[in-house]
Amino acid sequence: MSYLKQEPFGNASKQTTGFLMATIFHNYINGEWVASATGRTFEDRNPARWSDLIGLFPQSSAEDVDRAVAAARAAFPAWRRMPAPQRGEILRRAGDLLRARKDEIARAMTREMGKPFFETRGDVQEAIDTAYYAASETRRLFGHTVPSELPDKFNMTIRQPLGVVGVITAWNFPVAVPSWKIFPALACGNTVVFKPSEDAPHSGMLFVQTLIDAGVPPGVINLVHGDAEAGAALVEHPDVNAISFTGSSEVGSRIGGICGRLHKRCSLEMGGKNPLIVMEDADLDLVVNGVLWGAFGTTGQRCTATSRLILHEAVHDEVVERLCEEARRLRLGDGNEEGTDMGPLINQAALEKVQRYVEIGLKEGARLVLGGKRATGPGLDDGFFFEPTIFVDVRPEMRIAQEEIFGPVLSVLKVGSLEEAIEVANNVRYGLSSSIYTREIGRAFRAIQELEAGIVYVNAPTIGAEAHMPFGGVKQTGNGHREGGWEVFDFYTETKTVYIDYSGRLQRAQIDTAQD
Ligand code: UN1
Repeated sequence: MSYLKQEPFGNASKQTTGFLMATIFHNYINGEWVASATGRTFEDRNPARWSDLIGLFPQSSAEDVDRAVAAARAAFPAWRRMPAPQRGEILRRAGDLLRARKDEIARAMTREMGKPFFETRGDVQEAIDTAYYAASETRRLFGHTVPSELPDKFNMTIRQPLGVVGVITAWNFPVAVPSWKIFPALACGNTVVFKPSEDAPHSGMLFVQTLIDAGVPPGVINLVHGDAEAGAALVEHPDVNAISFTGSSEVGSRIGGICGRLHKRCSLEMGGKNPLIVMEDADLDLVVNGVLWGAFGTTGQRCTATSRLILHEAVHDEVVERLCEEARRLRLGDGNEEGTDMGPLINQAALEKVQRYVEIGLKEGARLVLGGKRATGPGLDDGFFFEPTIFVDVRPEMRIAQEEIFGPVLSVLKVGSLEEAIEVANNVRYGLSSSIYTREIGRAFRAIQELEAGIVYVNAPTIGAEAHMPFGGVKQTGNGHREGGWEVFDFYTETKTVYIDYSGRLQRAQIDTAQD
């Protein structure tokens, strides 16, 4: 039997709302599926066919968040005392379940946020990898053992969980990004209150369902749907010890401000304006394929999207021509239909934003060589489709070279040398991902050293993070933390420093050791 057809999982019910039948979904608090305290809901719709209503989700208030945080707090002592490898076993089972449900979850994700099925499968795979990696890390979670400066004394550090962690995510990687945050948080012994994006609540719910089915105890994972109201309540809640956020720089900096005031640990993953540099010695076949995937994969709606193409003048015209030719062939459509290369933008507001940036680019004097408008036609008119769009003659100070558009819009800049390319690449407020295509090792290493970014790819586009590698950005993309890899375990634990004196006498550090 199809997993997704086992409706209503105990968390959803069919109800008549006005004139239409809609599936009503719930929050998950303390091991139970519950409606929001206010009874308010919001709609979740398919961006490729807006008439397709996926369901109604609770519009949660501070009261719902309060209940979820109380449940997470109550569950914390037992969860943190469970031996970490046992927690790891539960995470491994969650990975197994994601694997078994991969296609069904991916179908639902595509319906909800639009990217093609092959991409949502990749998204689930990223979560599977993260589950297994986090599970294996529960057998490490290393502390340090170091010599003491005094005799008969033992020094070490151990890691301890933080407590209750609030997780707030974006919709574009609706399973992978929550998994980056929630699996390591749980591995370390924290309990979680998770607020998924209001544009991808169903995917968030399906992810949480795998954790429940894997045996995560009641209260350890809580799901609260809603918008900025629920998000703010979570960030401001005095009993939440840490916040992990992925979203816009604007919201992130507000969250960072509040967390700073409340002495709350906070990890922010925000915008990008990721450059891809092409030197004159690059393999241009590789370049064209890489840019297509980097700029137009996920309809450009990735924080790691290739949004600036910095071309050496010697290859500029050829690359632009070949790119336009290939991008023109991309098939737009419902991502659940065979053969679709590029799905829609997420909603009306996103469509309007992208349209606005095209106008800005034209007004600034950039030259549009491809796309630039809403895509229409059979199968497209009920969705938020936008043509792959390429601007050339873009100057570094233009807004389309500076600001995150989050759509299928590529800004091409022409340079005359590697030095200039790096200068242009670094001339933005963001610093997430970056890339250089060259066959010369010295140029590659120069770029690795000089690019102001948390991630550098050589001969690959700006996307392609692997679960066991640190992920994050510098400048206004981040706030010094990394997700993924071994470094995320630093974020989710507090270091406790331990001294064990077995000398049987008072030993005074710095005083009894004085050599002078
Ligand atoms: C994001 O855009 O929020 O490597 C994350 C990548 C993806 C993750 C992107 N696996 O770009």
